[in-house]
Amino acid sequence: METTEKILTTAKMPFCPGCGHGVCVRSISKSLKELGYKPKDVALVSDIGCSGLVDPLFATHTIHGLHGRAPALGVGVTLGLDNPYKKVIVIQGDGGATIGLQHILEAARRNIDMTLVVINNLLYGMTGGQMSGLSTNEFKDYKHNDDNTEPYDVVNLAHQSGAAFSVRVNDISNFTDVLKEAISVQGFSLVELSSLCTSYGMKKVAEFKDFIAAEEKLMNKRPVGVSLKRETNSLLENIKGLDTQFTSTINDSIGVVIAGSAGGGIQSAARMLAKAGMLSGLHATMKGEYPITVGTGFSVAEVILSKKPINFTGLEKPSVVIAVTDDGWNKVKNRITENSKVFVDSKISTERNFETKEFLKIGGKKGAALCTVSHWIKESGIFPIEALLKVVEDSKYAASLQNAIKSADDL
Ligand SMILES: Cc1ncc(C[n+]2csc(CCOP(=O)(O)OP(=O)(O)O)c2C)c(N)n1
Ligand code: SF4
Ligand SMILES: [Mg+2]
Repeated sequence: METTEKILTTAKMPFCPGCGHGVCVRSISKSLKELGYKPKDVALVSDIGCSGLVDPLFATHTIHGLHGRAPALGVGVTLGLDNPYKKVIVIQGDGGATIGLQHILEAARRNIDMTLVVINNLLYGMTGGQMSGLSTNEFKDYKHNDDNTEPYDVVNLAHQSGAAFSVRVNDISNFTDVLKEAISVQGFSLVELSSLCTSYGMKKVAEFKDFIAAEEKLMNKRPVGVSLKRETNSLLENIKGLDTQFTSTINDSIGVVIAGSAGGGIQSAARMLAKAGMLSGLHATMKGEYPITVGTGFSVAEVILSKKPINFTGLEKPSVVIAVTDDGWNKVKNRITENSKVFVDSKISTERNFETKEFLKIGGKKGAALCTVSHWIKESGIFPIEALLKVVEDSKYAASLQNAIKSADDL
């Protein structure tokens, strides 16, 4: 039964005058309304492009995805919803459909119960009229004479992959009926609607219909794809909490940057510092940065220790900067402010006269960062060094970690 609730908001259509996208949006809204869907029964997932400007237009739930990836998002929403009375509609352009084609094929292959509307204006509208994988050769002639590669037939591809229903419709007066048919299908349906881009589409608007691929309608009778149900526990449940056992002198918040080289125990020294802070009643965050090639190059970690909850984990002005190798120093030296307390290994040549110590020699290649952290903890008295010793107690490397911590006494 047709709903009285409005599927569209009162937001103004953002498209250029005469753009076909507006007609497509109205047809989608009309078909949902006539099928009796209330706005909150529908989750609309949009892609990037002019065709992705639709979120504010719909009073439904809306999610905006990355270019080409909206169908994958739609699959996630559908399987997560797991409710045949709700409808997931994905909208993307021909550019998005070809940039993320694999996601369409996957949704079709699994026959996921959602409707994908491909709004095909035969080009990348938002970025200035470049050709997409759905641009037909007749249309390409209009702009590019040197490329006669056949376009994808996304309707056929979806069908071949197993979609319950896939259809191309070019005649505007049939959009709503075809959409209604597609939305009513159980399983994956794809509707390719032709849409005119009045800004980059063509000089002769009247010829548009000659450029678009022929209408087709294909069906597969298949069971609807379902989510694989697995009994799992929250990952958080398996994380043991840390009870406060020590006291800290920190009243506000301290940001520490630890820098060195791959394999130098930088990330673990930071993690241990954060945990020691938590054992001392502080809130703590830890972030790591290193090249994708994790076995070589720099390794940098940031730790924030704070009396109050940490709402922003970014560290703009570090209170403490520790560098044990040149790799690390070169990465962090520009982050030092006049208020930063700086600890650098004596082998590093710095432009300014920072206090240096033989952290590498005393702590060893793998222990230098932990040795320096321990040195700072003792010097600053932010919490007892026993908090750090407590953190390493149960480690399978306890002996060498304890040695690195204690080596700070020899500096
Ligand atoms: C992965 C990725 N590649 C490229 C872009 C740049 N980009 C933004 S919009 C657009 C074209 C959109 O064309 P289409 O999907 O057909 O939508 P239309 O604007 O035509 O409705 C491109 C290439 C992007 N945002 N993301
Ligand atoms: S650039 Fe083209 S596709 Fe984008 S809103 Fe304008 S007419 Fe429509
Ligand atoms: Mg397009």
